[in-house]
Amino acid sequence: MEDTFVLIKPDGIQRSMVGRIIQRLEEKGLQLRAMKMVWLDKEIVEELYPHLKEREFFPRLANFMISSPVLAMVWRGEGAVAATRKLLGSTDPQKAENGTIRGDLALAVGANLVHCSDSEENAAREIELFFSPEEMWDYEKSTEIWLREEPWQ
Ligand code: IDP
Ligand code: MG
Repeated sequence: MEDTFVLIKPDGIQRSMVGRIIQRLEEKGLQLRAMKMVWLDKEIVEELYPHLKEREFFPRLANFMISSPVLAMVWRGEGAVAATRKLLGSTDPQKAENGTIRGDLALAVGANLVHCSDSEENAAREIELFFSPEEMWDYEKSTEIWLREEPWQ
């Protein structure tokens, strides 16, 4: 089982997309382990996006990310990191496939609704940035066997 970090960005909150985004993650079969509404500051944006700190658009990205509260979450499932990347679609919503969250619900790279981890290593780092172990729930769901490769086994 894998955990991934998902964050609904300020545009997702402002456009009332919280329910729709969570619905897609639930429908996929992922299990919600933790969620928290937070208001980011520039320091945590830099920790979330260390690979973008030197890019010319970073100040605009940081201003956007601190413009409204966001919803931070941990989702668990088989191959959760890759599955969630696919569910979100390409970074640029203009290039994201229809059927993905960004492809269906957004128009601009600077307002692409939602963040998710791009590797297991980054997922662990990002989760630690936002949640303590006590804030992440471990629990069984009776539907879990119906998401397995061989549910009848
Ligand atoms: P990801 O969100 O698909 O993982 P990253 O490359 O990690 O994509 O970029 C993080 C976020 O930074 C993107 O989701 C997007 O909001 C913003 N971003 C990335 N590239 C650009 C750009 O070229 N112009 C403006 N914003 C960008
Ligand atoms: Mg990224």
